[in-house]
Amino acid sequence: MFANLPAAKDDPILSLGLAFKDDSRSDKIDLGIGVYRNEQGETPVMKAVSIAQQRLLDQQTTQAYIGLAGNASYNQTMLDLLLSGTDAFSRAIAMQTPGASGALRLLADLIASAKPNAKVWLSNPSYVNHQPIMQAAGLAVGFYPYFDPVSKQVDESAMLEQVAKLGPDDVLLLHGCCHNPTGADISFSAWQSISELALKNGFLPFVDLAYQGFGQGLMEDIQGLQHLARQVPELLIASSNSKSFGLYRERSGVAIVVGETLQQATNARGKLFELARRSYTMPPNWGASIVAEILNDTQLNQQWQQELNQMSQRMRDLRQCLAQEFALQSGSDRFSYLTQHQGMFSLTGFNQHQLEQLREQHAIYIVSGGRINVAGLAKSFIPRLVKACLAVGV
Ligand code: PLP
Ligand code: TYF
Repeated sequence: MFANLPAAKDDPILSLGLAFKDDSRSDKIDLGIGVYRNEQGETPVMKAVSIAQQRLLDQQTTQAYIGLAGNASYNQTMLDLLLSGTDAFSRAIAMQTPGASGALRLLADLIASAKPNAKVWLSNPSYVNHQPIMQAAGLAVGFYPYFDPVSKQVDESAMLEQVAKLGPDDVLLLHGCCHNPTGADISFSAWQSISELALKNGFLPFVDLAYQGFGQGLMEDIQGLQHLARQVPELLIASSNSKSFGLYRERSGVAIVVGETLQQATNARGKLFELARRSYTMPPNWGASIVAEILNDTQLNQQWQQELNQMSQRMRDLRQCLAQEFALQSGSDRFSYLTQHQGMFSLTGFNQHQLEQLREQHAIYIVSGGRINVAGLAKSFIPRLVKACLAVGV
């Protein structure tokens, strides 16, 4: 059966993590996979999550199947969090999924069912799994210009020039905030232009939101998404709780469909049920019930937001320290972009040779392409990291 299977290609990010684990050097630094870490290098369970878990355990009466849509209270809560107060709210359905990854795939399958010849447009570059997921659903993929490697910001005019050419057969995939892998987000005025273009030319916006609260704040980070939700007739959202609740391994996400009418959205939900049934059937429950427990309890919600703010503050502090140290040691301000990026990632532009030297000579692990995870740093590592980077000629 398997004799003709070729050896699998490794996921570049996950395999870097394995190599890091195998490295016996005690001063190794992991700036690879997008997982938040504290100053001690741990990814702790958030306090709000621990409290919610205990409550849920105490109250649990059954582990029976819950149904295709997952936890109804969770679905409603996610709709409230993301869309309440927008026009889209009354025309939207939500379906619990195994992570945002599950939502991306399910929504890609939905697009392919509704319009098999649709083409999904991704930022150049984009999250490592966007292209394979869209292609696995049978969709054509194109790329729009995004990151300017010189300014290290989004080239919005080039991006909008491409977006202006999209029409009714196109889907525009946008990162809600804290762009992966670049850290460079579009401005609010770009979100406004995209809304106008979607209204005028009929392409479908699809927002992937994996880092809500890691940038400027919980609601600040979805201003662009909510602007779209006020303007456009149809919208797709894949949202993740992996980062913002630290629930990586519980696989908690949501797929949201905003239709022109509630009836259209409800029909889309029926299709999503069918798609889920022929794949994993029902999503895992635990992570989503924790999220619902937290968001629906005023005190726990406050506790969670405080913790989330502390995490994003730590990332902003690290960015400041790193940029300052680069300025000090290099005598130039060419690393100041680190303070302008949002969330955990920055695309540094370090080349492959430099990355190999950093890994071999200095035990510093950075994803190929040059993306660093700022949250992988401790303040005490920064002088050595900067010295090593400058030594390899960045
Ligand atoms: N989308 C983006 C942009 C991501 O960076 C990630 C990363 O984990 C995901 C989706 C997948 O998230 P999840 O863990 O919820 O599947
Ligand atoms: O980009 C990241 O690091 C995270 C985690 O196949 C991740 O989004 C990495 C690789 C992968 C799935 C998730």
